[in-house]
Amino acid sequence: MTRRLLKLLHTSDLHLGSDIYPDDALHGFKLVLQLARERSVDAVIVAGDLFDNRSVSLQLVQEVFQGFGALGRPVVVLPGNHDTALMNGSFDVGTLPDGVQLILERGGETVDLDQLGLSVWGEPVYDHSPDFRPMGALQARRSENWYIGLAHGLVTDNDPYGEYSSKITPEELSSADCDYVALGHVHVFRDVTSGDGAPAFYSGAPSGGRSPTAAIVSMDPGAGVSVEAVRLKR
Ligand SMILES: [Mn+2]
Repeated sequence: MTRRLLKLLHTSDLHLGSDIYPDDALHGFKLVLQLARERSVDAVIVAGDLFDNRSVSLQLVQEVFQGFGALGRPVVVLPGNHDTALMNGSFDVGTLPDGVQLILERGGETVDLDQLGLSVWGEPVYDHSPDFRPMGALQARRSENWYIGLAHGLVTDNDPYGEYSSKITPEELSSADCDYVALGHVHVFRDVTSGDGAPAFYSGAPSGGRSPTAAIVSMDPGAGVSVEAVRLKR
């Protein structure tokens, strides 16, 4: 199919259910929903740590997914190291609203949104350790769709003792065969594009810090991919 112009909202690290800033986290979530509507995005991509800890209430989890479902457009959620409530087997994916997709496959999986001409690959953080490489199992591009790599981890080129958990190297980013890499884990908006690789960005968190942000990603068949940092109001 011919690629079409897409506008996406990329967010991460909402930490809903946080003990430290529960109200701010909820406020950040509402701002994300508002931004998705205001900018008429085609889809929302969540790059991990949607929830804060394993003891978040099922009620909060359901409310958040209902909030995403009410957007009426595709939402793809990758679990990060904090999303244990989604990964410990207690969450029933059958309760997800239409349009909301949760990546849960060990080893990673690709979600195809063929109505948008978009495919998204990600691997959940089941094992937040130096052994886990969030971009290590990126699947080869398998269609003409726009292709996004979704990952939750730390981009670093300096780890002499192999001590960093969920590490992503600049080499992995520069060689990633995708059109955009949507990252989470670092709570600050940051361009970590490596060499002539695909644009790779941290969206920053929408709450919990001094400058809450989200990213609006424009995927244009002519002009290419561009990323805008949107500063959210506290
Ligand atoms: Mn994290």
